[in-house]
Amino acid sequence: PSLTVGIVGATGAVGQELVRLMHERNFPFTTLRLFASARSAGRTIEHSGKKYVVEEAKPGVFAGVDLAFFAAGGSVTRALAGDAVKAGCLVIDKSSALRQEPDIPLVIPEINPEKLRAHKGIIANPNCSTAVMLMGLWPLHQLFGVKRVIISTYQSVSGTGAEAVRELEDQVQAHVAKQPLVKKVYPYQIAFNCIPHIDTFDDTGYTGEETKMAMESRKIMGLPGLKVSATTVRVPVVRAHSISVCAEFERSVDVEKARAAVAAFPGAELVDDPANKKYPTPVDFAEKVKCGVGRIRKDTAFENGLSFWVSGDNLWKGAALNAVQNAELMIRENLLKPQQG
Ligand code: 2RA
Repeated sequence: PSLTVGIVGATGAVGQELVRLMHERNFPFTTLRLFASARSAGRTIEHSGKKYVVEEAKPGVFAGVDLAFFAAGGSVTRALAGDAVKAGCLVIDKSSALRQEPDIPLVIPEINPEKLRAHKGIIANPNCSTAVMLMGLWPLHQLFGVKRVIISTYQSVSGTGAEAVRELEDQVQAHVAKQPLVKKVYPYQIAFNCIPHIDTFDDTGYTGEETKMAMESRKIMGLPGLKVSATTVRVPVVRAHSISVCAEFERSVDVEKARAAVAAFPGAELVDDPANKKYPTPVDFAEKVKCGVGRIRKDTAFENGLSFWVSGDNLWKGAALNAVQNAELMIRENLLKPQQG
């Protein structure tokens, strides 16, 4: 059967990874249409010997599109997703605009794939730091029952976008050349520094990124009472986010069972042999399908606690790959159209 797929935001960091993953994973599309802002319309994008001319994303373009990945930010989703759904197109959205809507499934296919069955034309995908963290936390929750987590993130600059990657590289070069550093994207120097500020602060003192990690973990894991406290930090890493997690569980924990559960979980690769300097790092887990989990140990501050470390590609499992995996599953299970009744 023929399948016309659209990518909205095709020229951005996540959009480019979507184009790449669809070709590399042999995604079963017959036609691929790339959409972006009027500014990028007319540009040509080449992949696997094929050329695509970027079209302007605007109302009316979704006629005949079966499935569209939205990777252009919340305002574009709010402006165009409804139009796409009316045209009979399934929207797989990467923005944060609709994640907390009660009737919109927020799905990581290794965790809550059953939610893909009851959709009304839109599937939301989680924030990058949430998705990467849950590749370690979910298998441990299944064994021991999580009730409280304290998180610190180490987030790469590609999570901000291509202009932030350039800012880091330019600042590194300027620092080495003893030239003044130019700051445009971040409020502080990011080269050789850490910035404990991702998204905007609210009056609780937490940032939007920190609140997203709490709310999205609760929704995806189906644990509305889960207690979460996150501190999200931008670090001078180009690609792949890392997260330090201290988690408290209902039942007594066992490190060897925890390692075995992580090793058996499809979204994770266990890298946990500290005596031989084996643990995941973001450089090793950039452009990897699985997220690396290691440093699993009994937590000394909680009664039934485990501490661990996860590194995973924010542009892949944290964004484009999770969206593509959701779409692949929906195609296999014939779920593209909303189910009746
Ligand atoms: C970040 N969470 O890394 C964002 C990307 N969506 O800033």
